[in-house]
Amino acid sequence: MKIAIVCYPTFGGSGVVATELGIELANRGHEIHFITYRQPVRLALLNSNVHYHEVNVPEYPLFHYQPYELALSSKLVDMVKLYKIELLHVHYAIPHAYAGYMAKQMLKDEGIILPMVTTLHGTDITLVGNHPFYKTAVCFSINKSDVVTSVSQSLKDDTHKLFNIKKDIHVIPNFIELNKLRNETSISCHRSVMAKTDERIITHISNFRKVKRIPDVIQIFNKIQQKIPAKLMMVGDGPEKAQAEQLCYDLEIQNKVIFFGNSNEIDKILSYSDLFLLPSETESFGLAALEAMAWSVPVISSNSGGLPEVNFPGQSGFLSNVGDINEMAENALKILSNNETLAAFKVNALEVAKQFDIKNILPLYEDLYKKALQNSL
Ligand code: GMT
Repeated sequence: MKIAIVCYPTFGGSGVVATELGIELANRGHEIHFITYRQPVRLALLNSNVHYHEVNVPEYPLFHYQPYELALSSKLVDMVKLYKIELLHVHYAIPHAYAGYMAKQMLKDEGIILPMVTTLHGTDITLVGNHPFYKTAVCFSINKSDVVTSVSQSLKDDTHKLFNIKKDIHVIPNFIELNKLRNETSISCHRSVMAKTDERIITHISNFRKVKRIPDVIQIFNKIQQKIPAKLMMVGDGPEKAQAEQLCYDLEIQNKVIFFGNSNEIDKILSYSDLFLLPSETESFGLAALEAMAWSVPVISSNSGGLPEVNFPGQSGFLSNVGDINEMAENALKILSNNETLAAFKVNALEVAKQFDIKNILPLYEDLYKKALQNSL
């Protein structure tokens, strides 16, 4: 199949999912065309099956806001015609489903039918898409998609609660590539640079937005390090980062917390981590938690949104109510205080992650693509 994928190219769950999906589809023989404003961060190599087409939005003094949707829909039409693309898969409804619908209509005028699959990721529904200024257009473009998927049952339920969606929403969970090379020697080498042998390594990865409850991450860590030797790895960048650094100073734990900023070395950091913290206000899925589990790292998270669909309490970690930092710290200590308990949670975290192996999930997308193509004939 020749498939166009539209996504955000930045560090963030939906872009990561879209990129990994495209790469794996290309490995299975499909021709993939990424169409976005920058080369996606996890898209390293282009080849005859993986193409990247950049959307440019020229500046013009009249424009207060640059019309990205216009440029994206034009680029889609041009690329579909040039490469004879058969199907469009847009990730994150805003504004991708809207631009995709416009492209579909323009192509239809020329007798070309382009089925569109829209994958809902989370904040496009629960935070941004739900805003009264966007809601009408978001609802319209979801309803105009040929196939709609969501990354968890919880997000599907939220979508039906918040919008008047007339389409069936297919739940396809996010996935993980489990066949990554694990080099034990390099893991212990990096670990020794980051922490002393008796220190537990605790990690948080996100885009440091309010929804991630960054102060909770630091407060939980503060409670843990009062009981056992530990270091905190804070990976990512975003609006809450400066305040988080200040909080570490205020709590006098700045020497125990390392801020990495955005990193392309997520796997390396997770490979030597003992515990992952994700106390988010809401999380449609929590891909970062799954990535941690795939590196045998147990997860302490909130129980909001789709997190209970990924983090199984007592096996891969524990769940707590949003904001219950005392319980989260206690659960973290339950896992970390004893070597045998930690070892058991590590084994179980990987076992849970295996259920989300890309090999199980990718055929679900392929089936929907086939159905979308058949229905468009
Ligand atoms: O919140 C983020 O980290 C970014 C956001 C995105 O779309 O880039 O993430 C959402 O999609 C991810 C991939 O499907 C999910 O794993 C995240 O849970 C979801 N974020 C929220 O719902 C807050």
